[in-house]
Amino acid sequence: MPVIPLPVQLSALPEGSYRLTDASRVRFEEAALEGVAAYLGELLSVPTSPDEGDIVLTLEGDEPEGYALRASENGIRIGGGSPAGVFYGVQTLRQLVQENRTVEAVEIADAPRYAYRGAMLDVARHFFGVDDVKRYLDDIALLKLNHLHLHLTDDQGWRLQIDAWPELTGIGASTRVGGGGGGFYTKDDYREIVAYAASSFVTIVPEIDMPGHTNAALASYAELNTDGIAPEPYEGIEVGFSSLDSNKPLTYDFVRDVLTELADLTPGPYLHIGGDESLATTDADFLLFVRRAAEIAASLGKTVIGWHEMGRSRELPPGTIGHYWNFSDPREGNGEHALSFVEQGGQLIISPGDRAYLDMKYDESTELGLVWADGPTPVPDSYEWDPALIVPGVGEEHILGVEAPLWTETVTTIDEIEFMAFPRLACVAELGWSPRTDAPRHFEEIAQRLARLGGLWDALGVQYYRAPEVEWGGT
Ligand code: NGO
Repeated sequence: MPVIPLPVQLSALPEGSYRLTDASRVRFEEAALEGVAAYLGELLSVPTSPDEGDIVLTLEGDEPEGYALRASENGIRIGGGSPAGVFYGVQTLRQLVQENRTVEAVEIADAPRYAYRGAMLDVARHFFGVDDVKRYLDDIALLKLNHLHLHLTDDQGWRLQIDAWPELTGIGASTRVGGGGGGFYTKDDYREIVAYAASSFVTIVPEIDMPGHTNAALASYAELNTDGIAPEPYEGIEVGFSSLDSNKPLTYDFVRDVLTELADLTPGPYLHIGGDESLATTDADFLLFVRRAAEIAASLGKTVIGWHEMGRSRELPPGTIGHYWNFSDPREGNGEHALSFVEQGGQLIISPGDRAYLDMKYDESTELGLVWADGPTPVPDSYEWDPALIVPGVGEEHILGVEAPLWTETVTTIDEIEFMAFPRLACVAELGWSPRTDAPRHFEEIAQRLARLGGLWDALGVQYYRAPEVEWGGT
């Protein structure tokens, strides 16, 4: 039975299929499940009730994100360790409902491999409004992802209202790659995104990328610049030319103000403070900046996340999470930088550029996308790897999870987001959720299930790429 991510245990039962009819009802046994029940009821066009119904949602078991699902002609029962677990059971059920509104008899027991299963959207290179982000949240919920990392700032745009520094959006939000105007989230917009994400058990992980990738901030405030002169806004796609000034006291007022307002908007545990490609920052300045900025973020009660270059610092706050983004065979010291987080007591999020980056072209003919990570990334490459075998010295227990970033230098619409993300994001989601396999994974293990998921994507209007390695059904 085709489900992505593949459940831990799935057995077909000898009983008859369940049939959705006008008499079907979703019953929730605990008040805490009313929201999930309403969500399922709407998906299936079935009423919900706390008292009666043959599709039963309940709390049971002690794996918070785990669930058990049983379907037969007599009904469906989903028991989860928490409302999130029930929600994941519901995602599985969505994939089991066939076109004729039946569900084959089955028994499933399931729980995730990693606590952190993420997608990232770069809203800085091109801005995407609240509705686009909600749409992407809907898309990733189907795959049981539980974190959406928003890359909120970069050279080409600052995308979040900060009251203490209004020109960040007054000036810094006005641009995007290629020109044509920018955009930003007001605090209310941002709260709306956070709340919508929470309704599908997704935590928003906000990133303010520093000390490099800061031209939009530097263009907004001359006084943040070493020479006191604001650079021109930037709409190209080069990286590594901008830097905050580590030696200016004002820099840390800025960092504190921004992170304090961001932490106030952030119920989740993480603040991502970037740290990648600070090529215009000297080593000494980088280390000074990272120590102080990470200290500020930690003082706000948050767990700090930084791209793996931040591991150059040996003075990270306890528990700082490293975010590895180099190749799946680490080059140029990147593996050591990632390992440094583990040596300092932290864990890693794994996003190898040549496996998990959704902005790589599928093949040479893909119009959108980049190729810096060893050329294009065909769909099988996004599946045939193991997060626990990427960084030498970093084993399963040191990995918080996996994430698939979508950088948007070339991506401008939600349809293009979906085209670059799917089906590759489904492959990465399976690596994040399904149990580790002893033998290396082969694309054939997921190809047919992707074809089946394509049917659901068609029904949902998701604009996925019809990869030639999959025998898609339909037209
Ligand atoms: C790199 C770079 C980003 C680019 C991206 C494009 C990281 C962490 N920094 O990834 O600025 O947008 O590649 O693939």
